[in-house]
Amino acid sequence: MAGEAPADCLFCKIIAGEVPATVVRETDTTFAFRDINPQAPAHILVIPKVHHPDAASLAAAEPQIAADVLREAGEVAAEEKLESYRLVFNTGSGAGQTVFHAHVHLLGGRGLQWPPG
Ligand code: IU
Repeated sequence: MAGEAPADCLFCKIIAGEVPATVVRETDTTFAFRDINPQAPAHILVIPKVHHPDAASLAAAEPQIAADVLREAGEVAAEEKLESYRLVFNTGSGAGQTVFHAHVHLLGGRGLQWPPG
């Protein structure tokens, strides 16, 4: 079951078309768009259309939609012709999460260091 979305959720507004975004792909359950502040040549956010505050909450409540998000990330990577890429779920402000609507960052198109900062 979807969590209750705060009225000011930025990503809910992007899905609704109330905040502009460069859309990459859309399905019944997911939405993918280019990050406004890209950290790599390819930096795309894949989000569920239902509101949950983070990826683990999404997976616990609606595992099929969490799987849809991951599958879509793979589809986007293929469309972007990325042989190597990184998927990142920042969870909690201490890890850099700034938007509390579940999302995965797809980063690619350059060499990526490990471990991340
Ligand atoms: P984070 O993991 O919560 O920090 O990711 C949120 C991302 O949302 C961050 O990379 C922002 O650049 C991005 N973003 C966006 O793509 N469009 C916007 O209008 C805003 C933030 I505000």
